[in-house]
Amino acid sequence: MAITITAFERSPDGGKGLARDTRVRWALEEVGQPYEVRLVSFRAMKEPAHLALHPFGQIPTYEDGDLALFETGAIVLHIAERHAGLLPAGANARARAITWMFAAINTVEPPILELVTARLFEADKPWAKERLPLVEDRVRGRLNPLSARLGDADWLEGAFSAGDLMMVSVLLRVRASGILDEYPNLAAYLARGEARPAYKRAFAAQLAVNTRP
Ligand SMILES: N[C@@H](CCC(=O)N[C@@H](CS)C(=O)NCC(=O)O)C(=O)O
Repeated sequence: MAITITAFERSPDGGKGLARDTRVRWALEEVGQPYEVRLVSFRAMKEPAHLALHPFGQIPTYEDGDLALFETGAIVLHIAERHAGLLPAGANARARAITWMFAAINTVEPPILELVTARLFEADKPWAKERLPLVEDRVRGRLNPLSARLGDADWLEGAFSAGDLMMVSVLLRVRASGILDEYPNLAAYLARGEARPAYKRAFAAQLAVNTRP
């Protein structure tokens, strides 16, 4: 039975690849696993059938036989552990790659999400102008050390890993703010991620969904 993931019927970003199904598609493309996609509307996501898969009524989910998962961190880790290509062979290197996955979603992503909320959903609030620089600085508080750690390396821990896949996916969400331009090595890191054939296939697949008539 094929792996099935869920994705937005219409992503609010119109196909920019920022919806989180893209990172799951990317992981599956990296390891060469075919998959099917079940598209869900915002209403369907909150109905019992989808809530049985995802208690918070969100996308993406992942189904493989009698296993159903939610949370992109867990899904990408599951894919990486089952198939070669996303985690190094050595136990310590593997643990470090997984650490970067957690760092991406637990340490770097939260202030980025706060910034996205501030820019998109709070821009009309009377306090928005005063708050935005604070939120931007919280993002810099994560990007400064990340940039310092990456230095001029291609990837965070030697070869490309699931840690990079998650970190690039998270950083893509900050690009529209322009903050990434302050970090040429992170901008180049992002470009390297986007240049991977597996990422291109994942991006094209979600774009096709979101630009269909
Ligand atoms: N921490 C979750 C976040 C999932 C999430 O926020 N999904 C968004 C799409 S990218 C969603 O379904 N939003 C609609 C909603 O929350 O109603 C993950 O990494 O999977």
